[in-house]
Amino acid sequence: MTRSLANVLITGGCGFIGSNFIRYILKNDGFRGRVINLDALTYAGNAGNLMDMESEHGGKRYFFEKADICDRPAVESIFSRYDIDTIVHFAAESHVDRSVQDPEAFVKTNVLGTYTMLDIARKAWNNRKDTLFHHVSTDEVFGSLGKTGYFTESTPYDPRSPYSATKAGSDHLVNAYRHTYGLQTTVTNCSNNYGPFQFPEKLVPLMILNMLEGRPLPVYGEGKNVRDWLYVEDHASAIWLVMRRGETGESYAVGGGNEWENLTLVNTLCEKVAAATGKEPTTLRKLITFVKDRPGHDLRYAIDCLRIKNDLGWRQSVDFDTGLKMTVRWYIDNMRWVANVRSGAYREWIDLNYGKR
Ligand code: NAD
Ligand code: TDX
Repeated sequence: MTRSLANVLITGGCGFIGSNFIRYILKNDGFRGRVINLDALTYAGNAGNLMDMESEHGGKRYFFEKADICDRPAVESIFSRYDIDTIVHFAAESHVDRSVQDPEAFVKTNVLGTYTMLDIARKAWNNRKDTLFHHVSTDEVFGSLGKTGYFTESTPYDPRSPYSATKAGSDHLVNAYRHTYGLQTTVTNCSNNYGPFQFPEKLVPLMILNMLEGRPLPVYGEGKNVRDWLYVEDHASAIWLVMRRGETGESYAVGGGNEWENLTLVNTLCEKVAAATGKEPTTLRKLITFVKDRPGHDLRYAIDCLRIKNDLGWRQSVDFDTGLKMTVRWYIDNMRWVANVRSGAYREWIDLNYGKR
């Protein structure tokens, strides 16, 4: 079975993974449909991430709509104006540290926002089978592993941060809409992504930029927590494959088979940044600063993604060494983007062009 997807509503398409996904499918030969990017442009969303797609496909195959996923009338209007048959739901508050400081926005967007999207889809589609709600979720819903073992699709849920609790809640709502109302759904639970356009609060871009700017590299605790890293385009290919050929009602775990302790990763990044800039790796390593640990910091995430590999033939295409080099190069070459996403001037430009949020 291969689904044909025509009018694809992508929530959170101005964020890190959403913008990479939109670029991936608009360049994909197998996709002839339209992309409608619905994004509230929070601090993490930048319409500029897709300026190339806007100029190539704007008004023909690519449309941007500024809206909040909790705003039912606004989303309903977009739904009917574009005759939506497919949703890819990325929009979320995504940074664990922010969820520790202030969980409310996470509950609103991740739980209430997902409910709103599901409910609008259920009513608009009214049991139509040629539709799909794909929910983009995380491996963090499964909790924290010890030194051994892997998460799979059947691992019991055990979220431990406000972020992962709200993502778990959104996964449960998706499954409830599938079982109760027969909504056509698929879910992916992916490990840590890295690559271009990632907001510089997350580990990889934060470390690269601090190295470039000679600032301390804050490593939480002893730096022994482990994450499984995947290049963002490989996440995009996994989502696209599940949307096209995944079994309705199923979830698929996605990961890089690429586990690293944080401290080892930061040391590796020191080498990559040194190689790209001519700085001394030892000078960069001296910037490493051990800081107070994140409260409730999950020790280890690791994914066994045999289902998507065996059932759908998914393979990642970018190895870690190449992916890190490309990512370091992208940040060095895109310091204006960095300045923009950090600056108040950029927010003013967004407010002027798309209205205040
Ligand atoms: P991000 O923070 O970079 O982007 C989130 C986007 O959602 C932004 O463009 C933001 O403006 C938008 N948004 C936020 N609240 C909104 C609202 N109320 N209405 C409309 N738009 C809103 O996030 P990301 O890293 O690209 O993650 C995207 C999705 O993938 C999230 O659901 C996240 O849980 C999931 N995920 C992320 C990772 C990762 O490593 N980053 C891994 C697995 C899963
Ligand atoms: O300054 C830092 N120092 C540090 O040691 C930061 C920002 C992070 N860390 C550690 C915490 C984590 O063990 O690095 C690891 C990665 O941290 P983040 O980049 O904040 O990612 P994480 O908390 O693992 O969550 C990410 O992956 C899963 C995304 O932010 C989530 O949206 C996704 O679901």
